[in-house]
This record gives sequence, C-alpha cells and structure tokens, in this order.
Amino acid sequence: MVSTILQQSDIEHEVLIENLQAAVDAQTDNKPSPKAHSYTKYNTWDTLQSWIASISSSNPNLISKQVIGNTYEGRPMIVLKLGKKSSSTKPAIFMDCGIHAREWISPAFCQWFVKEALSTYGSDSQMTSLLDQMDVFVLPVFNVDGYDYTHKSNRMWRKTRSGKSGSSCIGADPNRNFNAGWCTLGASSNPCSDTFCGYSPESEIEVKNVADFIRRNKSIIKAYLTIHSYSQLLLFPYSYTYELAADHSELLKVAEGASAALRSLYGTPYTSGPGASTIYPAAGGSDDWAYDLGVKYSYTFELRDTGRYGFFCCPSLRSSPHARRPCWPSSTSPPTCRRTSIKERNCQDPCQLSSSVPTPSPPNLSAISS
Ligand code: 0X9
Ligand code: ZN
Repeated sequence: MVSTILQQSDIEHEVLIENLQAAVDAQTDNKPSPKAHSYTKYNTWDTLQSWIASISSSNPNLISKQVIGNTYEGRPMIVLKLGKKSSSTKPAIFMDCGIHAREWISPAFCQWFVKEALSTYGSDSQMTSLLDQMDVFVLPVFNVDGYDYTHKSNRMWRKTRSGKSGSSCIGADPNRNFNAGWCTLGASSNPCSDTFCGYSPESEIEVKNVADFIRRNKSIIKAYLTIHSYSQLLLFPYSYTYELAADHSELLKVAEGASAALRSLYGTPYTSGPGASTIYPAAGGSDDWAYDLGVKYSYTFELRDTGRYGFFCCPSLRSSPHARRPCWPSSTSPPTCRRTSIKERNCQDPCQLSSSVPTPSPPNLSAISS
C-alpha cells in the first residue's frame, strides 16, 4: 500500500523489511506466562528478574548480586558482580546495558556475556585470567521502566518513564542526563523530545543510582563500558566537545585493538573514534561523565546492525549471517549507514568499504588492571 503510493508518486524507495510484524513477533517468546528465559530471544523484565535470581544462586563462587537502588516506577536496579572471590580488593570493570529502552540487543548482550563468563571460566585462559585478576560489575538493564514499557506498550520508547507535574510529556534521555557538559550540545530542553536532558543533571533516579555506585567504587573501577545499538561503532570521549581527550591516543589504540578482535570472528566491521566526530556531538552521556570522573578506559559500544533492521535487529541473535561476508552482490547488499543524529542515517554501499581483516593479538590485561 505505502509502496504503491510511493511508486505512483515516482519516489525512489526500497523495502528493507517485508513483514515487520513477523520480525518483531519472532524476537519474543509468545507463549503464555511463565515465559522461559532464552539467550537467543529478547526476554521481558519479569523473565530477566527470575534469570538474575537463578543465575546468581547457582554460581555462588563466581557471581553475586546487589540492588543499587530502585527506578522511578519502583523496580530494582540489579548489578551482578562476576569474578573469583578474593581476600584483597580487585580492580574492576563496570558495564551497563539497556540505557535506551528500545535497544533490545543491548540487555541481550549483557545476558550473553554473563553466560559466557560463567561457562568458560576455568577452560578459556583469557576469561579465567580476567575473572581471577578483576571483577566485572554488570548492570543487565539500566532503564528498567523504559524496557518494560517497550515490551508492553511502545516498542520504540527510548527514555525513562519519569513524570513531572505541569508537563504531559514523560521521561528524559538517561544518556543526556549525566553531568558532563549537561544539555549544552546535541540534547534538548524540551520534555517532549526523545533527547530531553532532564530538569537537572542526575534528575533521573536511574542515572543518580548508577552515578552514586560508580562514585562509591571509583578507586577500583578502571574501565566503564556502556552498551547501545545500533551502528557498529566503538566510541570514546568526548561527545560533549570536539576537543580530544587527554588520553586520546591510548583510547584509540585500545579501541582499534578491540575492533580488530571483534572483526576477526565473523568479519563484522566496527569503526572507532571519539563520539562527537564519529557519531554526533551529544552532551550528558555516561561515557564522558565516567571519563571526567577519572575512569580512563571509558567506551560506548553501538552494537549491530548498521541500519537494515536497526532497533529490530537481529533476525537471529545467535549469529549474524550478513556479518560473515562484508560484501554481497549489490542487489541483496544490506546498507551500511553512518548516523548524524539519533534518527538520521547516511547509507553507503558496503562493497566500497575495506574488507581486510587484521589478526588481533589477545588483550593485555595488565594495562588496565594496574
Ligand atoms: O545518542 C546516544 O546516546 C548514543 N547513540 S544511540 O543511538 N544508542 O542513542 C551515542 C552515545 C555516545 N556518547 C555520548 N553522546 N556521550
Ligand atoms: Zn542508545
């Protein structure tokens, strides 16, 4: 119908997803409650809460959980601590998923990471030494109220769900609400906007809970990782200014090593660089805030894909068939897009992009654990 109208009006177009509803339905467990947890489907918050409880009680030697506060609507924000128990204080990595409600692949990534960590500890030498030397704090869902809302009411919701008397618009963008150049650039002071920066820095209780936790553990947290989607980017400070971070060269080197490692598996290309020049300038983000607090290795991952399915990525969570071959015959080639705002995309022919796959060397933990 839409396609016919576009054709009749001579407007160039391309159908990327033939049946969006079918793609959406395939991503969740449609069976009646209780819904089973799955690493290859997008789980609801209720299912995730049971998963958090069972995974932490079944592996007491490697994992523990703590509530770092409640959300605006009263749901618990649960942080999992992964690592071999030790009598001395260990350096740590903090990683959060699901700051933005509709980026469902992000909480799925955190769950996958927890599973991988627990199941490969003791057999994989890199995971074993990581968890022997460091602790990893994982917040599987940051914006729990928003995530729940995307499952129950509006799949494209991005913000928190806080309200204020006098405004009919709900929520602020948690990644514009941190105290880092707050609301100066790439953020909106309009409460109805998807990039609303909030009424003041840390006005969102979820942001304050995370910021308080990181401040409390500042002396041990050496790296901050925040997982978003989509665009296949590995970003680092700054996004609130075009000025380069004091540690720019080192941040870039580590990011390029990580991108190469990532690419070596299925050929999935990730681009790395400072947020402002690589995606778009946007103030109030958690990565810039953590960096300015003193957490040097501060990174934002923008996971798959590059725009074909976008927030509805990925038809199969287990693998990425299109990521294995960087270049297709042009008729079936998925677009590779560079984003200039949270909504705009500039798509390129992926066959124009370089497809050389450098072999990475394993990460050197001593650089960040000291
Ligand atoms: O706009 C964002 O918050 C992130 N992109 S997303 O599409 N997931 O919304 C990019 C965040 C980059 N870092 C900062 N702006 N600080
Ligand atoms: Zn995001």
